[in-house]
Amino acid sequence: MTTIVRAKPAPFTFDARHTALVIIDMQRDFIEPGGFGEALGNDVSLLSGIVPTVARLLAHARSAGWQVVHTRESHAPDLSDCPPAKLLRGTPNARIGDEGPMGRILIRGEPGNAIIDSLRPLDGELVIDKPGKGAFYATRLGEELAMRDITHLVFAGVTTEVCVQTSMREANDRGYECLLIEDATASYIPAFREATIAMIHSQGGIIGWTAPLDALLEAH
Ligand code: C5J
Repeated sequence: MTTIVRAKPAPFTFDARHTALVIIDMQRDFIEPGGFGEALGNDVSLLSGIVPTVARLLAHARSAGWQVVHTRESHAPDLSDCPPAKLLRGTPNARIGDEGPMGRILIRGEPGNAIIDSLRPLDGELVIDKPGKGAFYATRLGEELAMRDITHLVFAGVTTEVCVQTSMREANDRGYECLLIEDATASYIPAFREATIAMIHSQGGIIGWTAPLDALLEAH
């Protein structure tokens, strides 16, 4: 069945059978005090504010029967999947692999690397560990979506201008029709969130569509 959402720059049309919700990096390391995000000097409350909205979106996707995908930005404990250029970024007190209050920063299996409790994945949902900012780079996401005949992706998560935008651009280049839920994404730098939303739907939807969650929930 086709659903039409009031979106920018034009209505977004999708079929639930070919649609996946992609929730980017709603991990303790970014959202909770004591993680990577806070160690970089950010105010994590700017991100935690969207959790109830992402939870409503996730509940909707589950009840509508969409495929659900969760991503985690994460690296192997020996950092073999972390290029030197990425390792050297950050601040001296917060580098990938350093010990922090929630375990080693951005390392797979550490407490801080987990998805926050209120958005915990269920059986049957895909969890994609990604060493890059984009969800397709060096992951099996493309193959998993192709196996399920997914053509449309609805995006949420953090941070808007980094991992969400990179993943959405990768998806757009691969031919997916992409919708970003505006109030289910956040940045430590609010102006960057606004700019990213504007960029995505500019020039006739050069990267895709954007809409608030209510527009999706009211769609039929
Ligand atoms: C960042 C992300 N901001 N998930 N990661 O480093 O956006």
